[in-house]
Amino acid sequence: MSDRSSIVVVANRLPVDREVRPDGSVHWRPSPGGLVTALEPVMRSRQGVWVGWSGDAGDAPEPFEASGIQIHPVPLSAREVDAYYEGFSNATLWPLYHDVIAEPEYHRSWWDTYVTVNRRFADAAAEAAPDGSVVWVQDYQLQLVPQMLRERRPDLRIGFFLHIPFPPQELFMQLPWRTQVVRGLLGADLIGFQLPGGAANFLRLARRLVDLKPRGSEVEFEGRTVQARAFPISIDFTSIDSIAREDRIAKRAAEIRDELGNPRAILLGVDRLDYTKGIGIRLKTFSELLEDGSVTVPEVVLVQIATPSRERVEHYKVLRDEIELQVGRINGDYGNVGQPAVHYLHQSFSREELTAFYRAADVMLVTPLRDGMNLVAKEYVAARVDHGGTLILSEFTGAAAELKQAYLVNPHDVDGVKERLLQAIHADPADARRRMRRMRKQVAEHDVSRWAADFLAAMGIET
Ligand code: ADQ
Repeated sequence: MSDRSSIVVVANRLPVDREVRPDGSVHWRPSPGGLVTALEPVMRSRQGVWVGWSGDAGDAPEPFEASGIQIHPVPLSAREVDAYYEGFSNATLWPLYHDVIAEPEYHRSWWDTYVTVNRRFADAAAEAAPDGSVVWVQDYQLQLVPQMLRERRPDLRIGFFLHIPFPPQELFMQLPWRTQVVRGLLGADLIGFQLPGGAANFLRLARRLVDLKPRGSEVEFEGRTVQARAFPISIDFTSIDSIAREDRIAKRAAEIRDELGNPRAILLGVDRLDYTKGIGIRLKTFSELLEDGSVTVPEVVLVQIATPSRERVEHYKVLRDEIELQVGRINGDYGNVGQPAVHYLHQSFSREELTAFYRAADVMLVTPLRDGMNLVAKEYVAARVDHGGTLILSEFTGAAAELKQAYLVNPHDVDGVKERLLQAIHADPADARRRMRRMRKQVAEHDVSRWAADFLAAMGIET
């Protein structure tokens, strides 16, 4: 096994965003994100190749190089974006894999397009991959790629990582194309999940649907050994830690507190506007605490930052309306002139501004109904260089397995969340600091480069 094999990443999106300058010229700037940051050093040192979609429908540009990585764009037509991405990926698989919080839609035409697009990604990877390279396929949009790629290029080592939960068989069995998906994944040599439970769910389904006999984390399939194991993803701890230490960030955090009227407690939520994130339950909890007088405005305020997300998918349109109605009601009932109870920001922020919000917040609310990992929880911990702040964390996130000193909650239990929230607001500062220190150690020692190195080591690549 050559240690110098090159690495090919296959992901729905490229690691660069297209930018059209005022003079009409086109540039590609690196898109911020943990995956790119984690893989960039190893990709650069090994003639890395990245196969993915640019984010724009229509023709794809010719392959080009960016920051030492060979970029191979895959084209998607507008109709394919509808059916493969917004349809099958985000309105079928996403809700099915997140405990059917929303009802998954099963449409044969969406599935057909999912197959077509997965084949296109597999073909592009087959063409771009140097002899004997390692190919690392990412996420639920591309679950058929491992098998399709293996058919064309048996010389490759193929890994797959699922960023979202892998559901239990009681739910997965709903999928009309369940066997095809399991077989698609079995094309890989190594299938990575966020938690051991996801790997166990997958192996159970391989037994039931493909009649395989798993032993521990391994299973024999078509004369090969396939491993299914957990690799909990993480963040670039050092980068957030050092941003948080900058004077201008501490100053900006103080400014944010000031702009909010220097409340006794600032509660913060930061999420993509997604129905899995439990934003509604958070608002309900806060509203009930205001109603029963346990907290009052302006002593306690909630800042909810909600990144616009999947705005063309029906469930997301409905969710946005519901959240904004709830925010309006709470502010109508409990706000004062110039003093809203909820500061709602449906916007994206720079890493620096987000870090300043993390530093300003007394209580971070992370209450998903289901989440593969949840990087926001880890980012909050990394940003608290002062060891201040408390983290409320849903038991249904992958992060809860690691951040055991958080105030863990069951987001379905409104009274339980209320109680925990009051405890967090009134936490003993010494106890809160102890908890934060332990959580910081955990994230610092298990950062995203360790995640990537562990996965690649299991593929036989030393980084
Ligand atoms: P997501 O569901 O997108 O990720 P999460 O892990 O929380 O969820 O990551 C969100 C990222 O977006 C964070 O890095 C956060 O800082 C950033 N972000 C959120 N709001 C923002 C805003 N307003 N402006 C700028 N940035 C913002 C999926 C899975 C997760 C899994 C990750 C990684 O659903 O469970 O943790 O992939 O595997």
